[in-house]
Amino acid sequence: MASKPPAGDPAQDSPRVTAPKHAAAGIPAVVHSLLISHQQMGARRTAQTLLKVNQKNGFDCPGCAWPEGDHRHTAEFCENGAKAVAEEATLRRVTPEFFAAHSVSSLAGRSGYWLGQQGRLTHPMLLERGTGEDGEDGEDGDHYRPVSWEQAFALIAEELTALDSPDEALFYTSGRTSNEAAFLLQLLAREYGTNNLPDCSNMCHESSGSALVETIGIGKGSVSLEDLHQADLIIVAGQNPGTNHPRMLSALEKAKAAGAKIISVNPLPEAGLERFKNPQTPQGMVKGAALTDLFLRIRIGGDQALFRLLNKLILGTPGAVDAEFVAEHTHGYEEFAAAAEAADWDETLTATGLERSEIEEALALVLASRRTIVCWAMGLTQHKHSVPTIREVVNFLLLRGNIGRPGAGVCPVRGHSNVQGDRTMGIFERPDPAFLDALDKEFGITSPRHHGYDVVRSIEALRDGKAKVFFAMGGNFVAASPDTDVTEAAMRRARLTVHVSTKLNRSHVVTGTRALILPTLGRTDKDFQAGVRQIVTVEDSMGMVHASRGNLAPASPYLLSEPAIVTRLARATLGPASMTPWEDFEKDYANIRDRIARVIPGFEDFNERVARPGGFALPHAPRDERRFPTATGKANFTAAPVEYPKLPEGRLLLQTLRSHDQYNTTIYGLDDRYRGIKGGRRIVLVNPADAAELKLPDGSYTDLVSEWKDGVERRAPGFRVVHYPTARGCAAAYYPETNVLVPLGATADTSNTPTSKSVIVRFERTDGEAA
Ligand SMILES: Nc1nc2c(c(=O)[nH]1)N[C@H]1C(S)=C(S)[C@@H](COP(=O)(O)OP(=O)(O)OC[C@H]3O[C@@H](n4cnc5c(=O)[nH]c(N)nc54)[C@H](O)[C@@H]3O)O[C@H]1N2
Ligand SMILES: Nc1nc2c(c(=O)[nH]1)N[C@H]1C(S)=C(S)[C@@H](COP(=O)(O)OP(=O)(O)OC[C@H]3O[C@@H](n4cnc5c(=O)[nH]c(N)nc54)[C@H](O)[C@@H]3O)O[C@H]1N2
Ligand SMILES: [Mo]
Repeated sequence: MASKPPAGDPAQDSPRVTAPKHAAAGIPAVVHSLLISHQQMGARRTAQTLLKVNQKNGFDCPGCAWPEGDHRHTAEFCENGAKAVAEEATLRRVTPEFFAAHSVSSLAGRSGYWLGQQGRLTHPMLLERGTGEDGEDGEDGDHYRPVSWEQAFALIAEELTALDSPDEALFYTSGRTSNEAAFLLQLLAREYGTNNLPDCSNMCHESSGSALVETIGIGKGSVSLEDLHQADLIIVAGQNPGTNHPRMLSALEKAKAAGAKIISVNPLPEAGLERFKNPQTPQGMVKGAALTDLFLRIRIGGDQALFRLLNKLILGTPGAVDAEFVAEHTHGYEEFAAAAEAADWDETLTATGLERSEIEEALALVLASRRTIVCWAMGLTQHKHSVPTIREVVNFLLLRGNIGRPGAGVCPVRGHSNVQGDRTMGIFERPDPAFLDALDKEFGITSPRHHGYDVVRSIEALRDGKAKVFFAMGGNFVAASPDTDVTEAAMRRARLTVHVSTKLNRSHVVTGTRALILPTLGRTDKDFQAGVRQIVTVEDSMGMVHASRGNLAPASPYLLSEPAIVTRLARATLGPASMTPWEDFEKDYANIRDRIARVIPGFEDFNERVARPGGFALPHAPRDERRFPTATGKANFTAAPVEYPKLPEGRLLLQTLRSHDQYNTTIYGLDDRYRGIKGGRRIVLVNPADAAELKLPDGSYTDLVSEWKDGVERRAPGFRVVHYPTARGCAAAYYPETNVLVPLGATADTSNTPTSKSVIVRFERTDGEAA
């Protein structure tokens, strides 16, 4: 008998399992997207939105940060984008009547999937939890009730001004926020007096930023879409583009057609990387193109060891090193070369779980390539040793001069559609002093210079009573953060929690003493200010900035745009003493862009240049001129010791990843089509050989228990075991159900990113048999 998972969707109790797929996209992707779109928005709106995604006069797709490219199809089709749009453009509504009918405690018993399915938020809502001791108070204190925008801003301002220090406030940003709203939010935070600007990036690509700034001088990728098309070799490590960046598959297909080779490095065989059925071409729809030439089924966390050994092998091959580039443009070569020489075959084979012949095959492809790109995402960024791992990737590229020339470079593939832009706009708890100097000069303010809290430190501050007001510009902080129980308890200690949101989520029901939901316009919505249609701007994963213009009637007349919410909050909080023209910013976002142009390098003539179709590219010194703005003035080789996870007997290393039917904490459905999972999310993928040793037959049920040095038991109950060809020693289960297992203290060195891809777990069978 299977144990019941905690309260949620009944459907989650009964996942069904079929054979995994070996190709991505194709007809099923189109059918599936149209089905979801139709359910959420009906026929007319489906046509209205899907035709406008990523078109030059349309809105930027909220699906991911992959760039658009120049030759757009009438409907640049992508299942991920279609689902993201349907989720936002839904005709379902969460009204004040909904909140009158559902208490917060009853909503807290619902799954994230159920909450999200209720529709778009329509009114600003206030919750006053009260003390809970008084019966009457408790009754009222369990329901959100409508509140006017004026009251809402007055209440936040009152709480903010009552704090002992501005550092008791936290301003979180999720990466969908536009450049304009992000710039205003960080300006508000700094004028108010804090650098507490945690963002989703802290849990995402922070390790990439940390590694790249130190080694090449800029925390962004160095390739354009054109470079991908021209590469000889593309290594995709720790990324599942078939699900998370489907439009990337078109670029890989194009590269392949021009002769490129592809190596995929992943503990899981991922369907999208095996074969891509391009829905844009008739032949692609049916047959598809094979993408991966070499699949390295690496053990979780083995990447640093792999790249280190490849580097040693390159060093040992006469003529393989680009000596001219190394001499002219790099620093630290000797020390790095000595460290690489020490790399050991046996240790590497243990760390990676690979065969010698596989690594030799990879080396042959590397040596045959004159232009190499390495792409990566969360499979490289969410481990304890993520920063040294990514630095080793940089070493690998530097050795053969693969940075700063066509067809070559680093390609961290971002997640949220504007997460890179938000950072460019100054959403960062450790801002560059030069940025603050420019901001201060422009606005006549004095920004604090001491660093603020990132996501993990924000949770600790809430837990320890050091932070008391939490304001979120989008996202779902409670569900996306690690150590769910700790995070939820921390959030409940806050005096006030505020969420600017489009859809209902768990962060609205696990709140501070008082809580506000501020409903806002999404990407797809028309935004009029003072009678004039506004655009916002975003920056994609390759540093291209372009405009986004929504085309749908907003979900309710009470919605305010994100820039309007920040400007009104700023006026309520900072009062007439603020010299910043907040009202002008609200009236016309072009006024915000004028200021961005004066503060942030690369945005000169912002309004003019963003009006051009397709927008413009931000400067990137290593890519554009092989200039490396690091401390040494050169690209830095680094020589960290090799690390890889070591597991106690009877344990596996669990990675927490995305299914095909989710967008982070937003669950679109209960299937994971490419992996053959249907109708449920509480599953754990285990290699059959490991499963045999651990006595975990396919279809058995188990609790996942996380083991961490603090000795606290973290448990996620009721997972169905699925035998799956993942690397030995590894397991995989979906986020956010497994976030409860990720200890708050388990973070990457330097970047402080939670180690969501390396959680040591043991299994406790719950169906009567011992594991
Ligand atoms: N549909 C959809 N699209 C999305 C999102 C979504 O949730 N849904 N989220 C967006 C966001 S915010 C982000 S950051 C991106 C995330 O995009 P991805 O990083 O592709 O997302 P994950 O599902 O976390 O997948 C991690 C991949 O890394 C592999 N991996 C895990 N550990 C290791 C390791 O140690 N080494 C190697 N080499 N590989 C490893 C996993 O098997 C998996 O293939 O996608 C964005 N796009
Ligand atoms: N265990 C584990 N944890 C992880 C990860 C993992 O791989 N494993 N991945 C991490 C990563 S990469 C990321 S990026 C974070 C994501 O963390 P977040 O960005 O905080 O989470 P999302 O689920 O993307 O946020 C969804 C919510 O955003 C709101 N929203 C959507 N569109 C808009 C909009 O246009 N405006 C506003 N104001 N709100 C909007 C909706 O209310 C929706 O419910 O999670 C991290 N957490
Ligand atoms: Mo992300």
